[in-house]
Amino acid sequence: MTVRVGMIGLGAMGRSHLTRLATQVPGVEITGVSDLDPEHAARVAAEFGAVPFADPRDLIAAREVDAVLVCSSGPAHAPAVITAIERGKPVFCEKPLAPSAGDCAEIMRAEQARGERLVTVGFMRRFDAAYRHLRDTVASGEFGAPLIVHSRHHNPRVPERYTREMSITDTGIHDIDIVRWLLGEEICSARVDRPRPTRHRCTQLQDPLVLVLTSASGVWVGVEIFVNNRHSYDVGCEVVAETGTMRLGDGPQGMDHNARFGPAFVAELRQWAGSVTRGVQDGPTAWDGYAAAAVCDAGVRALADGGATVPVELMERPALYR
Ligand code: ISE
Repeated sequence: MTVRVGMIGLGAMGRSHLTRLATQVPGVEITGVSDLDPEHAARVAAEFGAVPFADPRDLIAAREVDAVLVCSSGPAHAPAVITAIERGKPVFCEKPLAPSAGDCAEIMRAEQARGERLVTVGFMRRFDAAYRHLRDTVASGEFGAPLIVHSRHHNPRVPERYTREMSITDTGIHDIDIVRWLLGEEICSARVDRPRPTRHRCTQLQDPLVLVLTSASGVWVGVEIFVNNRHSYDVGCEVVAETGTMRLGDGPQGMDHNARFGPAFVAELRQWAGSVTRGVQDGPTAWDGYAAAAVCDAGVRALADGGATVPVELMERPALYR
């Protein structure tokens, strides 16, 4: 079976995913595209042999679209994802699932009303070979219980539109998700420490910052977020356990996520296409998107409130996601 995919949002991420789908994901055909800029949508549609849609709701409803990929800006995610759920169409949504936990909860409510899991969230690190190896080693228990996690997330630079909060909601959200996944438990509180700022920061940012998290079992997690390091896209992770320290192995290096996580992006899209064919959602869920957003909400409050430790407000996990 060929999965006929409609893509909403044709910015850098949407374009990269389209190219991956067209060249590296078997069993997929791109049949519809939509963007805020209709001329851009028309050009991309011609390039991929797809139909351009001015309104994303029409793309979602289209007969020639079996499944939807959402790569628009964060605030536009929830309406598109909820419309796809209401139509019963599987939907892959780039991170963040939505800008706040409240919006993510709306998405979960729509899925629960429908009675099935249709949403997959683009937390691509879970598909990276080095992270998978690290998780297997932690889970094996060879070095005892994890006690401390150090996570490093650097970007060489960020665009002008990047805001202070985005260090957490756009960048740190990857570390938040991967730590939940590595430890297999939720995060309970967040604090923000503020090291000496780089001279090269954009003035509106706190750069670098350290997001200090505590997990349900008491693991201390320090996430170093530095988005103007001027030299490389640099991701690292170290898990200190009772009798040994486990380090993330090197992946491909480069200046952005496409270089470092290129193979992981392909793997997540392949898994998604396969899950649509099988009719079983088996990637990161709307609950994962919600739980990460709840930690971001606490982190953003901690960023505004110098030094405070802010509890993460998490609802009980609905049965659909257990
Ligand atoms: C970007 O949106 C990503 O997802 C990258 O992985 C991250 O490193 C970057 O900071 C974000 O802006």
